[in-house]
Amino acid sequence: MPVNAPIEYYKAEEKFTGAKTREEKILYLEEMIRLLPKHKSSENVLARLRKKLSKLKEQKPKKVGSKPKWSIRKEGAGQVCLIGETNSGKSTLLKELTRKDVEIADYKYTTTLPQFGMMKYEDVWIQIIEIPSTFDPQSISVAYNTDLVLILLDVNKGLGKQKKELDDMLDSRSIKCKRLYVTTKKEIDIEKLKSEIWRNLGKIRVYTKTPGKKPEDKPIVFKKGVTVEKVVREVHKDLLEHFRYAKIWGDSVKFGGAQVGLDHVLKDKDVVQIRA
Ligand SMILES: Nc1nc2c(ncn2[C@@H]2O[C@H](COP(=O)(O)OP(=O)(O)O)[C@@H](O)[C@H]2O)c(=O)[nH]1
Ligand SMILES: [Mg+2]
Repeated sequence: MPVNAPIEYYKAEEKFTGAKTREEKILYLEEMIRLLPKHKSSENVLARLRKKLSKLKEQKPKKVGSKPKWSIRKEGAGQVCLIGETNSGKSTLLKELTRKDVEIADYKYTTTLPQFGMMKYEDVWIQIIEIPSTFDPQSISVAYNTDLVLILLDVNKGLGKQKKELDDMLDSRSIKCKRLYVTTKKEIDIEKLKSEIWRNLGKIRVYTKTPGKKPEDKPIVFKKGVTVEKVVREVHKDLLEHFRYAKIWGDSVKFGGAQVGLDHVLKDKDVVQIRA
């Protein structure tokens, strides 16, 4: 250790030891070099510090995209992330939507890890995830690959400012998925919110039907814009060779039982009968 180094030197050294990023390390190392008394007895230390510094500077800065990422395995028909300031009512909403036991508290940052549960909407289940308001890179990374971000805005605080701050935060983390906004701390029509979530999720339900039988109870869920071809492939890929036409009942056709080809685009709740 160098003799006669000022207390600031040791403080910088402590910060350097605790530094997590390359940038921080460089910063405190440079400070240490600056604060180190330059005389004969500190020459060796100085040389060591300079070597460390040049090594650090040679390292390539880590790409933003190479940060550790989390994802929560998608379950059900789609995935929604709840994002909002602390105490904006995320845990409360998660509980209302999923009837899951979650920690709700009147103090800040109760939720430190993403919490999730399943929400039932008509005949599908949708996964709801609460992202902690710390917005640390790992937690927020859950939202990269999600289907919908539901942004909670506390009605008692400036709505415009909250919206801008949250939008900016998501933009700066390159989270580009669809966003839906909900104002909390006032009466929320949960059923209406559920159907809005479904409509914004970018998914549709299709029910297959064998001739002479009732449509299947359980839907197959597809991305919006799906064509008959994709459905045929999903049902049985060998069916495609022998495909003749499909009969459709639902919103994508003018009348029930209309005949369509492979490139017909389906709508939510369509019933599809494949004729081969
Ligand atoms: N009056 C009212 N209070 C709420 C509402 N939502 C949340 N709160 C209260 O606000 C506090 C924080 O809620 P919480 O759901 O834990 O917020 P989070 O930090 O965003 O998860 C708790 O005391 C809740 O009881 C709401 O819709 N109305
Ligand atoms: Mg919470």
